[in-house]
Amino acid sequence: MSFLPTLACSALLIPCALFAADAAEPAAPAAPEHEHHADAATASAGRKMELIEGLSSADFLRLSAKPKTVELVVIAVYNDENYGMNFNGYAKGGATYTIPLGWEVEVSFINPSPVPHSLIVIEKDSLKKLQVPEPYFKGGAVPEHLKGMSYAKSRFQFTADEVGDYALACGFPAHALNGHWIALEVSAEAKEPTLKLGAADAKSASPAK
Ligand SMILES: [Cu+2]
Repeated sequence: MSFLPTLACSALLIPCALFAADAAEPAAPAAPEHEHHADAATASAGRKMELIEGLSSADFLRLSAKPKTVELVVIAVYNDENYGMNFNGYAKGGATYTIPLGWEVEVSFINPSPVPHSLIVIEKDSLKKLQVPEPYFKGGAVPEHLKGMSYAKSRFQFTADEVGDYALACGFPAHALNGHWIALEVSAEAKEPTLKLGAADAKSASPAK
């Protein structure tokens, strides 16, 4: 039981000092929110791992054999981060893809989880909306992104033909609002596509297979 206060306060982003008194008390029956957060810590449970078998971070961004074309692999519920509402392990814009202006972007979306998620390219400014009906770039979404899909793979392709700050967001209602998105920047200055994961330096794309 002793892990529960720490788990709860980190999940709630409340300073743990607030719970220090509680932690010293004899264990009380678990409150409903404790159970909720214990579940959230294992959000990745129940995934069909065969859907993402053999994939590594080297596959997140890879050059295509075609010129000025890049391949992205974007995996929902990659781990427990943000209650599973992450892509490739990052949420709330914690990872950033940078694409040179005019490049083709081929996206493979995978959701190994039973919880429905989806993927749509939207303007960063649209993240506060409860749902976004259309992708910003033509073709830039999985089918039926509002409905989401579970235990599924889907592919889509778009041309990054306008400079700006965008998001690869989950289209399932309210998920993007709750942090289920990573950043996508289309840049006129960028010479090559890069991916920045968390605090690490931005990395170049892996070579074409
Ligand atoms: Cu989602």
